[in-house]
Amino acid sequence: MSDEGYSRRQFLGYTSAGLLSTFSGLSFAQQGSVVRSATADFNPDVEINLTAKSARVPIYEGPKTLVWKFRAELLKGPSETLKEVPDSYLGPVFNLKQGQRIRIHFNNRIPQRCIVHWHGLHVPQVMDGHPMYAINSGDSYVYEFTVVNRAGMYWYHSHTHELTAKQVYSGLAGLIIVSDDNEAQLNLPSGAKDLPIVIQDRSFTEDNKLRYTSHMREHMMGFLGEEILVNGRPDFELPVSQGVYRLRLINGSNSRIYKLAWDDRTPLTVIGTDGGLLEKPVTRNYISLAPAERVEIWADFRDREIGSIHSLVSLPFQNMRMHMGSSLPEGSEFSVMKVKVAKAEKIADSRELPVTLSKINQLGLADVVNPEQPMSIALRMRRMNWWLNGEEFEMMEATPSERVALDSHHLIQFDNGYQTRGGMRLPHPMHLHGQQFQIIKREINPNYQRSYGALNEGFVDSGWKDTVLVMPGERVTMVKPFEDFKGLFLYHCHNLEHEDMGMMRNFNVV
Ligand SMILES: [Cu+2]
Repeated sequence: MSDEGYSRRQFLGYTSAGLLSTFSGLSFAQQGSVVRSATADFNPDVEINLTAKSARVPIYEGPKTLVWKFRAELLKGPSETLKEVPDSYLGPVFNLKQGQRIRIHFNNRIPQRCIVHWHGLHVPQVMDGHPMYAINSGDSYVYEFTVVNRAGMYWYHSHTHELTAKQVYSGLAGLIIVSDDNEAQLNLPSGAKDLPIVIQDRSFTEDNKLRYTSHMREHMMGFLGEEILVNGRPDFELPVSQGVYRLRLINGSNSRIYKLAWDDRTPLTVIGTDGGLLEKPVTRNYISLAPAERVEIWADFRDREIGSIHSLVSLPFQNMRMHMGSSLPEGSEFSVMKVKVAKAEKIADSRELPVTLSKINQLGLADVVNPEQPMSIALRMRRMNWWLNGEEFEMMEATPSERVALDSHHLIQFDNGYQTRGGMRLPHPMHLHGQQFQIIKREINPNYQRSYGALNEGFVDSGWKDTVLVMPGERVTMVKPFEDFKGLFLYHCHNLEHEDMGMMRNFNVV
C-alpha cells in the first residue's frame, strides 16, 4: 500500500474513531488490532518486538517503583542490536547502522493510547509516530524504515497527543545509537568507553512512587522534578579508568534545562550534538542542554589520580519561571553525576582527539527558497496557553504558511519576543520532525540580555540539530531541509507540558 493511501485511511480513522478496523488491508491479532501491519516487500535487516507495558523497577531502597517501560526483543539482526539499561525504566538502547532496514512491531500494553516517535530519525510520515497514529491499548503498529541518518545518538519516546509528558515521565523512552563508516574510521572511544548519559528529573513519594503534577501552573511552566537521575538511577556514579571516554549526554527531562560543567571547571570538549559528530571539536566552559538536546563529550581522565572523584554539575543560572512546589527550582546548582577514576589502564591510552571529525555540508542563504522572507514563527502565550503563530495544535492541519514544497530548503525563524513585546516569556526548546536543520543566526533583544548571558556561551550550534533552545527575547534562524518524504511533519516545543498544551503544529510537505 502506498504511504499516501495509508495516510488517507488513517485520516478517516482518526476523524471517525472506531471505524479503523473496518478498512481493508488491516489485519487482526488475538489481543487487539494490528493497526498497521508488516508489508511483504520490505525485507528487514533488523526486526524488533517493542512493547510498552507497566513494570516495577528498583530505584530507591524499599518498594520498587511502578513505571511504564519499553521492553524489546530482537527477532532478527546482529546480537548487539539491543542493550538493556540495568535497573532502569529506560527502554533498551537500539544500536543501529546507517543503511539498515528496520522493522519494529510496537505493541501498546499500557492502559492509554500510545505511539512511538524516533526522535531525530528521518523517516516517512507514517513511520514517524505522529500522534494521528496513536493506537489503543492492546493494539499493535508495525514500523518499517531505513536508517538514513548519520552516526549519532537519537532517541525514541511516546508521542501521544496530550499524554506525551505523562508517558515519557512514566518511563517511555530509550536511546538509538546509529553508527556509520565515517565514524568507524576515527578510532573514537568505543565499547565500555562509549557511554550514554541520560539526564532526567523526577519526583517521588515517600513510598517510592513516581509523582507527577496535576497543577495547571506546573503545566504552564513545565514540570520540574526534585531528584536528578542518570540512566534512571539516583546518585549516579560512573567508575572509569585513566583513559579517554566518549560520553553521550542527552537531556531526557520534561522541561528542565541544565548548565553542565565539571566541578573543577575543566573545559568540556564537544565532539557531537543532536545530529552526530561536528566537523571539528569545540570546547566550552559549560554546556547548556535543553530537553531533547544531545551533546557528545571527549572526556579525558588520563591525568586524573586514581581514586579521585569528579562531579558533573549543573551551574546556577537565572530562574526564568517562578516555580511553586519544586524544591529544585530552575537554575539551582546541583550535582548531576560523579565520575570516579577507579583504575589505571593496562596499556596507557594513546588515543588522540581527531582534528576533523566529519564532513558537514554547511547550509546558508544560497540554499533556501525564501532567503528574503524567512518563515517566521512567533512563540507566545495567550489566554493561559502556548501558541505558535497564534495557532494551537490541530492534528491534521497546516496553514498555507506551513506548506512547503518537497525537496526544498527553508529559512525558518523562531521568534520568542525578539521583536514582539510583552507577555510571559519562557525558554522553549523547539523540535522539528523529519530532517535535521542547521542554526545560522541567534539574535537577542537587549532587554533579555541578563538571562540570556547566563546560558548562551553553552550553546553548541555548529552541527546538525533537531532541537534548539529559543531563549526569552531571542530569535533563532535556521535552514531546514524538507527532502525525501511528503506529508505532515511536526514542529513543537519539547517542553513536554507545553507540547501537550498544544504548542505543536504541522509542516505539510507537498
Ligand atoms: Cu515551550
